[in-house]
Amino acid sequence: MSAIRTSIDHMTPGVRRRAIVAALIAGALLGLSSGGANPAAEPAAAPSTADSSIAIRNFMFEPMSLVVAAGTKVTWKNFDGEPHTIHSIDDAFRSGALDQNDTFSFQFDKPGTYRYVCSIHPQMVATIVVK
Ligand SMILES: [Cu+2]
Repeated sequence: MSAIRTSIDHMTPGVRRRAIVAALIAGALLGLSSGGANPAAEPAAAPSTADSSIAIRNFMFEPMSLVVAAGTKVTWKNFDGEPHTIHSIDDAFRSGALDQNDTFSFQFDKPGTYRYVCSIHPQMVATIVVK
């Protein structure tokens, strides 16, 4: 993004506006093709007390948005041939690199909203809400 911004700064105003619009459209398309980077678009399920699992498949967390009760253990499993990590943005939890079929578990004892990414592919964004 910083490279785009730098090149925009050197453009004339008309070209610059078109470049900004193009960048916005590209960003919107990117969001769509990654399965929608908007967790609010997914219906929130009722909190579950059973242990939950999240699949990592095709460079996405499935589901991208999960609601669980406090005390729930969540297990991620990587089905991709590429390594992925689970890295909470506030550092509440952090896995090492998971190879294919590797798993990582974390027990969510504290209510809150936990956003996390794959640190290798930061476009892989997901959220767990603990009630
Ligand atoms: Cu990844």
